[in-house]
Amino acid sequence: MRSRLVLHTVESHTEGMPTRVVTGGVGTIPGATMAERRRYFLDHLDHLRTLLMYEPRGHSAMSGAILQPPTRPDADWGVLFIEVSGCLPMCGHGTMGVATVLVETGMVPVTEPRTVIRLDTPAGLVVAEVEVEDGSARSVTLRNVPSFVDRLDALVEVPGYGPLRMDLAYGGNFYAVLPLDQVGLPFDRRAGADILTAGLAIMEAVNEQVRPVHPEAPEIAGCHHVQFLAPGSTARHSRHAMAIHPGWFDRSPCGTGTSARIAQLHARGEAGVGDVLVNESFIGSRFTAAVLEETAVAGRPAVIPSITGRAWLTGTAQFFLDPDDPFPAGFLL
Ligand code: PYC
Repeated sequence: MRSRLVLHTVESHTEGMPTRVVTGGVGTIPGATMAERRRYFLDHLDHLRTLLMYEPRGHSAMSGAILQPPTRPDADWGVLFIEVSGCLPMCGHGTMGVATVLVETGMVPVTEPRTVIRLDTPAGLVVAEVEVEDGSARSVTLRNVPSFVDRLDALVEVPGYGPLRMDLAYGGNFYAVLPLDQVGLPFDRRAGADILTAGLAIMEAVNEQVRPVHPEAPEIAGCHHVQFLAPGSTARHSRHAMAIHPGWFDRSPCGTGTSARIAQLHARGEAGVGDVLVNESFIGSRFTAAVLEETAVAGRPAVIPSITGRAWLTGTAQFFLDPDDPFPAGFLL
């Protein structure tokens, strides 16, 4: 066996969505903050992301996280989120996967019934409270970054679909949120290819016409996620198909998307502090979410959401790169 590198991972899934947690082999990424490390990684180390996320080691809906020493004194671990589409500023299902891995492998001091882990992410500090029973992580509740609405009732001209009315909201990533029936498609996995086509057309049109930019962190910009609400979705129980660039669905209910949804409901006067939302993914798995507090981001009304879900460990791996491997950066079909 010959290898140019060895990457150690613990594999997990959060409500159906994988998180490949890289526990060794990358080293400390240069940068004074996790946002700077994200930039450095994208500029100089992105081949590690594509090696781990793309085929043949990953697949077209793969997702992961690289553990790092924290850059801030109030955090226990730093986290860089990686997936097929790039490096997200924040990822909710990924954070639940990371917290579960840290607890169940003993990489943090574990206390029962509750272990609190403070995570330094490119989008800011995220606190994960893990319910632990007999060493097993039973659920993870995130206190997410401030989440807010960028605009309500944006009218976006989407080629092939006409003008569509949607809300744009941020929960760690930007989301376009609109009812699925606006694009004339059923909430049915058999319509998945058509739903993804509509989602990609919406992302392109949003980014051309009303591209959202985080007012305090301009490196977080653009819409790469479309939350299509299923018929019958309410402020207490919502179901959705989450279309993500470059063409895959979140299998989990999407932590940052659920945060954006609760910020949208709050902005519409449909959710207040303490109200609980059950948010269901395209495969029927669930997160529960609540508005913990009201706050502001650059003068805009915002909320601090809490999101609860569960992750499970599925294995460990060591990934190699043979010097003769013809696909050192992987590929997507
Ligand atoms: O859970 O925040 C999330 C997420 C983003 C993309 C996939 N999952």
